[in-house]
Amino acid sequence: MEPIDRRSFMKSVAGAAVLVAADSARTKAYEGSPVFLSTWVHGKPANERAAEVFKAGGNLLDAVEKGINVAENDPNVTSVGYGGLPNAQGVVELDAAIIDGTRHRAGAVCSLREIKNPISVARLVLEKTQHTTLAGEGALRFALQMGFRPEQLLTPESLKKWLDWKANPQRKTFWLNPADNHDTLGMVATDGKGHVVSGCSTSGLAWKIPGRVGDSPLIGCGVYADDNVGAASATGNGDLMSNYCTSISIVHYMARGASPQDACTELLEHMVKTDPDNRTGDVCVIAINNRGEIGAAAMKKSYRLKYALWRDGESQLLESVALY
Ligand code: SD4
Repeated sequence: MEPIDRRSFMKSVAGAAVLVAADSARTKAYEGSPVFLSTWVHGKPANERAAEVFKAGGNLLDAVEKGINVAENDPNVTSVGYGGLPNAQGVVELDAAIIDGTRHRAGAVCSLREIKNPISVARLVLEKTQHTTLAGEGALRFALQMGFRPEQLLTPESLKKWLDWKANPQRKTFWLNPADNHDTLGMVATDGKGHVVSGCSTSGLAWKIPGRVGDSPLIGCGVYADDNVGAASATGNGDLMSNYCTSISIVHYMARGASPQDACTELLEHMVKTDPDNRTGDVCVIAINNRGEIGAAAMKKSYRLKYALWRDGESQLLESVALY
């Protein structure tokens, strides 16, 4: 056997101790309180509803789904569900996804028309099918089969906004001249026992080219959850963020030991390292680990993320850090 000097011995002992500690942290059941963390101002009532559902005996998926329904049903939230701003043809097309960190299974719908609650349709894709994602016409047919009612999703206000946009000869379009309307609802949550879920629902970018799918319903982009580590979600320019698989990247940074906050900023820094122009991107992310610690970050001060946190019965609205 090779003789081992004192320093190497100490290093290997310390290394082994770290591994044992990390391993027991991973395997030890964490007993804390449930936490709900959501993007934007409308995340607050969504968290409150989620906490209510959870306290009443719902599981974490029920809680996240029902919480997100609150924003989907609210005609004043113009970026999610009913009242969401339409595509360039004046048609509302919704995207949503939900992922269960225990089963490592997700359900998602893209470009879903006429159905107010895409997150609930996504949940049924997860629970009732062997598929993960349904899009367009097929997603609508599935929703109808599941008993959802088709509805006009334009409100008088969103119709007026679309007509104004259409009538404006200077209007912004997505033919390489992006418009700037956002506010998707992303929610990550833990039950306080190490289980995590991530859900996201959006009408996407206003005036998008029909058929455009953003990051929100893409597993690994708009949502990701793994009970071994934590969960993440994103809001902002999904055309940009899809290229970085934001949510799974953040969860992987956490798996390597980063706190949720450091994982969020690491992702943003990585985006800027690969392309300095990304400093001006509309990019906001949230994350939670399986111990209930949270993180939130925005790329730039001019598009700072307001996020909602529910913990220990307290419901707060906070502002994230912004890198540039
Ligand atoms: C999308 N990421 O469709 C969504 C929009 C959004 O804040 O999050 N807006 O690109």
